[in-house]
Amino acid sequence: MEEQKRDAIAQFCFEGVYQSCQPFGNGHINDTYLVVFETGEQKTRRYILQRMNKDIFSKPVELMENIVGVTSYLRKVILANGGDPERETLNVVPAKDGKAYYVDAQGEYWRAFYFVENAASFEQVEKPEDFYESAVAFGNFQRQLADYPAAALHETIPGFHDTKARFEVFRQAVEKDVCNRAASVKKEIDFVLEREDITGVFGELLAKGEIPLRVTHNDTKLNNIMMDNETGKGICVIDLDTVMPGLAMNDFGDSIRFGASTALEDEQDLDKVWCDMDYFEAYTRGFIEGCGGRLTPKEIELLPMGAKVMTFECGMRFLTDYLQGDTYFKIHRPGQNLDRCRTQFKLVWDMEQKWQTMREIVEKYQ
Ligand code: ADP
Ligand code: GN1
Ligand code: MG
Repeated sequence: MEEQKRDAIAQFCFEGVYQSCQPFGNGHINDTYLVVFETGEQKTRRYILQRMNKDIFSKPVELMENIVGVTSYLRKVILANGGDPERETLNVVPAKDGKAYYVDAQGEYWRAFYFVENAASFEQVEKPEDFYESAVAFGNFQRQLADYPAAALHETIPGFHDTKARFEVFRQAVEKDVCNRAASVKKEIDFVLEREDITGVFGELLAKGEIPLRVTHNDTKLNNIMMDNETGKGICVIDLDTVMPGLAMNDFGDSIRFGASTALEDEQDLDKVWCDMDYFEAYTRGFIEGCGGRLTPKEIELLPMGAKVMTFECGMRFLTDYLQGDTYFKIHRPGQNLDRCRTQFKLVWDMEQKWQTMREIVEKYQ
């Protein structure tokens, strides 16, 4: 692996003299490294190097086409608004052959980005104001891409937020039970089965033409946004692997399930896990504002449903992965996917208790 990394590093247009390469961040999907180069006396330049997850993204070339397309487009929008495209969008570092990726001798795909400096991504919200800022940025991202030609985007993971299809995959995983784990998680399995009705809600509304398909991010968790160290604002939306046609409510909801929780995604003590209504309100206000008046009244009304559906779907995905032997999400300890599943289900349950409050909060911003 060391040799493989060194080989990959040599293939990109990095500036200066190589210093170091360390694993970086807490993403569940790609292998991410921070690469440092020295560019002069006491000066360094930092980059993000990623080995893309080929099992999950089976068409990495198409995926990189999406990322180049979206980031070039964002660059123009940002410039037109007087912003700084070096910091406000991801920027791909090309490989030495000019491509946006490098394929190594083992057939692994690598890519690189300029490191977004003077900013950080977070695993947990510390105060509502920060969450509000992340919401403005995610909303703004959707607004910036509102006129992006959706047909130009490849579907990097087919049916990514097709909750109904994911429910079927879950059901099969329970049936096959390849790791003999189903009996020990009967409570969690029943939790999913009892809520089958919510898996079809958005699909039906879409089919009836009651909600629009938009270009969305589809993976809007807090650690997929860089927050500026000085201003505290969400400066750059990252992790663009799943930018595809999707639903505004899902982008909203995925942020809520992660950021409005009072605990980490893999917290084992469920007494610490709640869906915080101050966080929920801060995000609602920021997201609607960031979308700049483009959300329809129906979309706004459905935001609480987005929160519930995304949290439920994610919990179901963690449980499916646990049943299938932890092959999708990276784990750092046994049982981690089950712990993640349990926090999501606790949040779904808590949202059900707070449903009326969530609806009232959203109504305030209609
Ligand atoms: P994954 O798909 O595995 O989640 P990400 O693309 O989200 O991978 O990267 C993982 C983490 O690396 C992010 O959460 C963030 O902390 C960090 N990161 C990614 N890209 C950059 C960047 N361009 N500048 C700074 N940090 C980054
Ligand atoms: C993954 O890539 P990352 O870690 O930002 C996953 C999301 C899940 C999330 C759960 C491509 O996000 O869909 O909601 O984990 N991304 C993919 O934390 O499956
Ligand atoms: Mg990520």
